[in-house]
Amino acid sequence: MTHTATLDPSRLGEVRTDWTLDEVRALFALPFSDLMFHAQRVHREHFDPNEVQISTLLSIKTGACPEDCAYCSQSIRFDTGLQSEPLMQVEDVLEKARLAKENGATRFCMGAAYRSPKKKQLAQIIEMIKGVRALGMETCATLGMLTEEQARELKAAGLDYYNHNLDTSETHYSKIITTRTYQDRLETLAAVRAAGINVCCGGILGMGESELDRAQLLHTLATLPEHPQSVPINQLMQVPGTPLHGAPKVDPLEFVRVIAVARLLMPRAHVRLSAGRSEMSEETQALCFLAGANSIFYGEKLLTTDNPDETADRKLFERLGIKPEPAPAAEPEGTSCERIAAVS
Ligand code: SAM
Ligand code: DTB
Ligand code: SF4
Repeated sequence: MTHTATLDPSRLGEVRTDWTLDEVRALFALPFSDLMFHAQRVHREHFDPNEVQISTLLSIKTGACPEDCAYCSQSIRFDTGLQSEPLMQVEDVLEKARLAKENGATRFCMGAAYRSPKKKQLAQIIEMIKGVRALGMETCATLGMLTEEQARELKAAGLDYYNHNLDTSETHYSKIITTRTYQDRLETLAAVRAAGINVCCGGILGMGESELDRAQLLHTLATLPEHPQSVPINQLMQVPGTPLHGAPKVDPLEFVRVIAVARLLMPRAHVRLSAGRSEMSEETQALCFLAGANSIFYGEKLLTTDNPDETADRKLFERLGIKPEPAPAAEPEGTSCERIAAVS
C-alpha cells in the first residue's frame, strides 16, 4: 500500500499515455471494492456496460512453429502431441467465417503459428482477409513478426486488427521466450500502428510472473504512443509437454484486478477476457465483466485449446443480461481521402 499517495482519483477516466509505474502500482494496491468501483465508473463513461464484443478464432496454420514460447502448444521444440496442419485453403477459412457470423461473431481472428509470414503465405492470407471482409465481418490476424511493408500490404487488403502480444514484462519475457526479444515485439507493433491497422496487444497471466511484472506489462501497454484498441488478457492454458505446464495457478481475484487496472489505464480500449475462460467459474467471469472486460472469444476452440461451449456462453450472457456488441458500420470502399475526393 505504499503507492496510493501518487493516485489522483479525479483523473481516472482520462485517456493518458503518460502513466507512471507508481500510479499503476497504486491502482493494484487499491482495496478491491474501490478498484472495482472506479473501473466500472470509467467503463460506463466509454461503453455500454451490458454489451460485449464477440470474436471467433481460427487457427489457419497449426503447429511446427520455430519459436520457443514456453507456454505454447505449437512450438516445434516441445512434445505436446499436437498434429501440425499446413496453411488452410482460402475457401475452407471462409466457410468457418460464415459459420462464426451465423453464430453472432462480428470479428474473425485468424492465427498462424509463424515466426513471421513468407511472401507466398502472406498472399494467401490476404485473400482470406478480403473474403472475410466481404462477409461483413471485422478481420483480425496474428501471424508473428511483420515488416512495415507487410503491415502496409495487410492494411491495403482491409485488415482491421493485428494481434501481437507483449505477453509479460520485459524482464520476465526473457525467461519465457529466447528466440526473439521484447524490442522485436515493439517494432512489429510500431509497424502495425504506422500502417494504420488497429493494434490488439495484451498478455498472459499465470506464467510465474510477480505483481510487479503484471504492473510493468500494463504500464508498457498504456504508455505506447497510442493505446492498443484491443487488449486481450489471457490466463495461461496449461499444455502438457510445455515448460509452463504445472506453473502456479492465478488467483481469480488477482485476475479480476488486472482486468480492472487495464480498464482504468486504457479507458477506450476493448479489454478482452481472452484464453482461460474454460477454467474460470462463471462468477469470476461476471466479475471480469464488472471490472470492464467487454470482449470475448466465442466458440468451442481457441487456437488449439478449449473454450467454453457456445450453449454455456449463451446461458451466461442471458443470466447476466449481456448483449453482443453490434458490428461497427462497414467502411465504404476506398480511403476516407479517396471518398472525399469522389464527392467533391
Ligand atoms: N505466432 C504468432 C505470435 O506468437 O505472435 C501468433 C499466434 S500465438 C498462438 C498468439 C498469442 O496467443 C500469443 O502471443 C500468446 O499471447 C497467446 N497464447 C499462446 N499460447 C497460449 C496459452 N497456452 N495460453 C494462453 N495464451 C496463449
Ligand atoms: C490472444 O491474446 N489470445 C488468443 C489470440 N490472441 C490469438 C490465442 C489464445 C491461444 C490459447 C492457446 C491455444 O488455444 O493454443
Ligand atoms: Fe509460435 Fe506464436 Fe506459439 Fe510462440 S506463441 S510458439 S510464436 S505460435
